[in-house]
Amino acid sequence: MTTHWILGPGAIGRLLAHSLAPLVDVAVIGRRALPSRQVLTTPEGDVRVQHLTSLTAEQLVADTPAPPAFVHITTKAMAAEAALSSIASALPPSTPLVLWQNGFYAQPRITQTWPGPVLCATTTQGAYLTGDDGVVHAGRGPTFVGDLDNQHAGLAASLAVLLSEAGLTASAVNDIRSRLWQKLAVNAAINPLVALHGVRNGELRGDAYSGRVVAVVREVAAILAKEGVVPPNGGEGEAAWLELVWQVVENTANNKASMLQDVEAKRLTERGAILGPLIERAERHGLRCEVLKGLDRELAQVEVGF
Ligand code: KPL
Repeated sequence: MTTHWILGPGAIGRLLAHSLAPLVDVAVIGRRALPSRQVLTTPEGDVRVQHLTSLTAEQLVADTPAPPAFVHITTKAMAAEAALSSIASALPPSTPLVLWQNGFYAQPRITQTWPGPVLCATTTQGAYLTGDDGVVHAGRGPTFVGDLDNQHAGLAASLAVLLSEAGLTASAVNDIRSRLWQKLAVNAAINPLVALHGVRNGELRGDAYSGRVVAVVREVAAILAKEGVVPPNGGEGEAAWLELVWQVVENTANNKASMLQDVEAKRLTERGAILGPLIERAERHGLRCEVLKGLDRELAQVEVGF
């Protein structure tokens, strides 16, 4: 059996571990070890118990284990590089990595610095934690896998087959960069507003927030046009981006977005990986982005209190 290491035991990391464990050897690596008895609640409400190997990075490095076939990094975006450094001494430099982060921060940085193949995954699987031993798989959705330079199509295809066999429907794609930016655009329009106002996604449709969503999307659409990212679903310009955002708001109306969950738990948010790349690109292209900068400032202010 091949081995997959999953670095970052958050909701997506544990969902991945539960799904892959019947097919490959899995080790979940975190800052602290989790109980080996782990419980998954499926979208249909079934409860499955599995014993998963859980190690700290220090234990893993000290054990000098056999190299894994893949390392999945499932930490928050801003923590991905430090997490990789914590186990890098146990990894041959040719080890394939799979980056599962939101935004467009960790992906280009790790792709540039890691000598081996770096795949990026973007998923709309919904999952949340219920404690140290529980994860709820709240909703199914597709996963797309590819690399930013389109040099590892075969590897992406083999991973997509494995993920699909594991029940996480996945496809290998040659436009992962656009897909990451599309998810980032949606996250930029939804997450900061709901996190700052403590509301569920669906509330953005109301008069209190809808104008602010449109203002964010206007800036995002202009920035992505300059970046050469094609608007979603074969549509044109701002209207296509807005349609996508309202569609996701509708589909996730009852969700507490990840950034709202972070704020409620007093964790640093992913603003640096979601708003940061947009603001940086806007400045590079000489575009104004006062709305995005305002949201970033407001979130920074909230984080000061954590
Ligand atoms: O990806 C999400 C998130 O919460 O981070 C959205 C699409 C906004 C759904 O809640």
